[in-house]
Amino acid sequence: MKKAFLTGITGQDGSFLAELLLSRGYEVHGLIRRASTFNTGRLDSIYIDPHAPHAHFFLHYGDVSDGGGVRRLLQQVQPDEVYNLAAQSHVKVSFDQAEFTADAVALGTLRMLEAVRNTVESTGKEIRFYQAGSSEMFGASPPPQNEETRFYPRSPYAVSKVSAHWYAVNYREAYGLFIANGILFNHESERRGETFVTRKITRGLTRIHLGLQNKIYLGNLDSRRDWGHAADYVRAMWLMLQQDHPDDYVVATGEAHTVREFLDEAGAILKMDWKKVVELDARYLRPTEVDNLQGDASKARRKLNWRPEVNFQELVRRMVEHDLALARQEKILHESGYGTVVSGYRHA
Ligand code: NAP
Ligand code: F7E
Repeated sequence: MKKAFLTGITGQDGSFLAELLLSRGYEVHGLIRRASTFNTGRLDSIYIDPHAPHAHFFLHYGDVSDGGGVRRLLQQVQPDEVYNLAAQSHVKVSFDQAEFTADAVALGTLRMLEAVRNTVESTGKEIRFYQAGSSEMFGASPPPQNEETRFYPRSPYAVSKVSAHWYAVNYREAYGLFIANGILFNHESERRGETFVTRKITRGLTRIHLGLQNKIYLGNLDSRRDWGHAADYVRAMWLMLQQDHPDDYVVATGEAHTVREFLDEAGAILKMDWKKVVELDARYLRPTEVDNLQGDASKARRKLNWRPEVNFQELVRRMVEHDLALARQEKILHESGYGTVVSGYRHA
């Protein structure tokens, strides 16, 4: 049985990847941060009590800012594959928390690479490493972006991801480690964090539809993103670690839409005129914006035989339907006196 170790397992991608690996017979180990509230909601459907016989899903407390802790865990688990997904992943927040973002995203990756290097050196066992790179690294470089496109990062988050990317390349070349960099364009889902624009829109419009909220406040509606579904993208991560040689790959649908078009699509499903309920709030504008991301994933298609299965319309439909069901539950709870309706719902 292969063993995988995931940082960021409680996040959107971590939960989809853990499901994929379990379905392929892996023993899965995940790093979780200690928090004052539960942060494992996305893992509820796959959680197995570690006391159960034949349990093959384990969570370990840790943090990528704690190098000693992650090194000890890797020595203990001795995984075959490590997926480094941990990050302060919100671009706008990275302008407010630049040092913290660099610590988790850039130095966190370096700490994980050091832990892998030490474990490989002390055990002699190969560990394959996936680094979660981002299309934000291309920033202001014009589309279509592929593996040859120059990095031109436009936020502390993106600068930190570029740094992590080059640490990964350097450790591959310096120590002969199997390290793959995925350069993933935006991918969303029903589990997307609620302050990213797609989910903010689907949560907001569905709540407005049911009378739970009046407005959504957004920033720049003109930026273009290449949006895919997270379940398709974690499959590409796994494929990268199954190749004969480590390499770097762009993962994208090749199709870009503006935030405005996302609103049009979601509004059409709900038969709502979003223009009546969306307002601009300048606090959601970024000091430097990334205007236009559209990926060219021909290398991943050719070498990994990877193709996305969910297109833009299907992605929006799934997110709207999911959030409509969630809003209905909220409404029922509220009407039966069990829930509090929060208005002006999400911030960031
Ligand atoms: P996400 O939902 O924001 O999840 C981030 C994960 O990192 C969470 O599990 C979070 O834990 C964990 N984390 C944050 N700081 C940490 C720290 N200091 N130590 C340990 N864990 C920490 O992000 P995602 O969308 O799943 O993305 C996964 C990775 O891919 C990230 O590295 C992201 O930057 C990158 N990426 C994402 C996209 C995208 O469109 N989704 C595109 C390209 C690259 P808590 O749950 O405790 O907060
Ligand atoms: O913004 C605009 C915003 O925060 C998309 C992360 O997963 O993907 C994500 O980063 C666009 C931007 O994602 C609001 O200005 C307008 O142009 O959903 P987002 P992102 O910044 O593209 C990349 C690939 C990652 O790697 C990141 O980790 O939408 N926008 N109004 C808004 N964005 C937000 N969040 N909130 C608004 O109100």
